[in-house]
Amino acid sequence: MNDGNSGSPLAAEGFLVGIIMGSKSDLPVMQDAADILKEFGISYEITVVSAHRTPERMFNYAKEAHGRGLKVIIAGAGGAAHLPGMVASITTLPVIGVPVKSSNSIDGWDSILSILQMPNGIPVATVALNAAKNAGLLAAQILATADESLSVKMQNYKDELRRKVEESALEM
Ligand code: RP5
Repeated sequence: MNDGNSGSPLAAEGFLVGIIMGSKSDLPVMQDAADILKEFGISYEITVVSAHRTPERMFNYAKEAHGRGLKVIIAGAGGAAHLPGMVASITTLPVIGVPVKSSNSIDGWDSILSILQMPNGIPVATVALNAAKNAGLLAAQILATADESLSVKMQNYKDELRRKVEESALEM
């Protein structure tokens, strides 16, 4: 799994966002992050990195991410969801965690608490259960702080959200 596109001045050196997930079974959820990044013209890579099943791959991914030019990592996992926190412990890049509701989960609370309850010093920006779209948007907002054209796109996106709500209110 690997994708990307340009459209941002920051994209010159390669992918800006790394989307990783504990298992390919997380892809139906995590695809939402990729889709929204694509909508904003932000380059991304997407792959499976498991904290438990491929610990060395996880370590190397996190260790090399900054040097490869990534600016933000979105990490999704379910159950004993240690991937976002472990990656955050290794890299200085901002890590956005997506708790994925896996099939054998306790209503997703296992995933949420595993990602949310990080110790002081190692933050993970945790979004809602299965909220990979918001993770993508948050990554875009982080990148927009250093990219004016992206900032304008983000403002337009929010204006459109507001317009749709106001329009629907009129239809009542
Ligand atoms: C986690 O276990 C993955 O992130 C996934 O959400 C869950 C189930 O994985 P599979 O057994 O489907 O590979 O590590």
